[in-house]
Amino acid sequence: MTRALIIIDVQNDFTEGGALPVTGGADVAAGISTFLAANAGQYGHIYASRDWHDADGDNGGHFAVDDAPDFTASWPVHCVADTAGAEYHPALTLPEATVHIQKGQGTPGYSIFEGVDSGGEKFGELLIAAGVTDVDVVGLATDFCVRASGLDALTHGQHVRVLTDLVAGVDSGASERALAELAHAGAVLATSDALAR
Ligand code: VGL
Repeated sequence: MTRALIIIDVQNDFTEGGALPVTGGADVAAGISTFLAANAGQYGHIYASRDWHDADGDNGGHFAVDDAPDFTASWPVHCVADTAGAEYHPALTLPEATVHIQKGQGTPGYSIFEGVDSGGEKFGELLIAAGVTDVDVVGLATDFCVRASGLDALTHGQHVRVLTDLVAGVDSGASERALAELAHAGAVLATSDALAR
């Protein structure tokens, strides 16, 4: 069994003060850092994704350019590649060996499985090459990128746990439904203190 931690989109634009802020996002950044300081050794591999959208165009309808965003399928401009909003939140401290994944160049790119590493290798291929069988998922946002990434991980045959105290969502009702959907699809809902050693 090889377990990986997947840290989804803990970026400035998804935290308080950002372009598309998720309430509790900064706390999630700090909480993940605290968890990692004690528990990084539980993981064979650590992956962190970032939304990395194109500045030009609407990224496949993801950016509301002409109309107001509906905050479900269209969004304010956020996480444009190489901007401060696309950087990891400053409270997120990642181990040196973290593999960085970028996604959403020209597309909505909700799932980390749509992303690639710095060499252009697809995330799903990286997991297979690393022999990963189990993943723990944390980050932002519960109802969008955490949901999509967790469901894709299950589809890719991974054993999936979602650490529910280390995620935060755009909408509280939708986030509860996303966690229920993940559980129904086969994910285990756990809390970080229950896993801590
Ligand atoms: C996300 C809304 C729009 C996310 C990304 O990271 O969950 N949410 N784009």
